[in-house]
This record gives sequence, structure tokens and C-alpha cells, in this order.
Amino acid sequence: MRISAAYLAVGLLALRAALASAAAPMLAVTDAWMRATPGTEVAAVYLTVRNNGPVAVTIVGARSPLAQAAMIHETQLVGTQSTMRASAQLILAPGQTLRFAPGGLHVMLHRLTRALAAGDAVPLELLLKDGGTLAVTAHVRPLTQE
Ligand SMILES: [Cu+2]
Repeated sequence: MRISAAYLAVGLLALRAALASAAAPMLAVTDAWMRATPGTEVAAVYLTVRNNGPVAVTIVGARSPLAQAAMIHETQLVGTQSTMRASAQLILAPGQTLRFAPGGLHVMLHRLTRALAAGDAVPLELLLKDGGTLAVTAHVRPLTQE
């Protein structure tokens, strides 16, 4: 029996699709946290994400059931002025670690459904370019946390 080239090509495409959708488990998120929010307008989530897989993974956004909108932001100093800009996509190379931390990258939650207190756990998802999602739980720390 001969295996046709066309059959092989379809098999390879299926394999590539399977690898693409497997991107989410290759990302490891640690130390996801945020400060307690006195109000419900905005809050910033910080975390560390590492790509343990063999292919680059692109993060294109975020969402949380506790916020009406979520965006990836980057804080930048322009002169003495601290500004935030939206980050359209973040590409993590194989083996790369990306830190979201105060003064830099953060997930901005807009219009929280309720105020968050120290000790609360906040569910969110990172959205990947391949359509996958990565579930993250951010732990709320006291407002004074640096
Ligand atoms: Cu922001």
C-alpha cells in the first residue's frame, strides 16, 4: 500500500494544528498578584510568565469575569511623566520569561464588578494568538504592597 503525498500533507497540517492549540499548557504563570482596590474603576495585575515550549507563543490580550474590560498595558517614563500604553501583542520566545511588574507591564482591569480586598482570589485569562487561553488566579495583597 502506498501513502500518497497528499495524505502526508494533510497529516502534517493536522499535527501543526495540534501543536498550535497546545501552546497554552506550555506557558507557566507564577506569582500573579494585585493590590487591593479601594474603588472599582481600575486595577493592575502583575505576574511572571515563562514559555516552556519549543515554539514562540504570542499573548494578545486578557479578560476577567470580575472586570468589564481588560487590557495589557506597559508603563513608560517619558521625561518625568509616567504614561501607560496598550500593548497589542507580546511574543514569548521558547525559554523566555516575561515579568509583569509595577512600573512596567501589567494587565489593566477596567470597571471591576466589585472592590477587591486583601486575600481575595481574582480569576483571569490570558488570550493567545492561536485562540487558546491560559487561566490565571491573581492573589490580592494589601494596598501598601510594593
Ligand atoms: Cu495600565
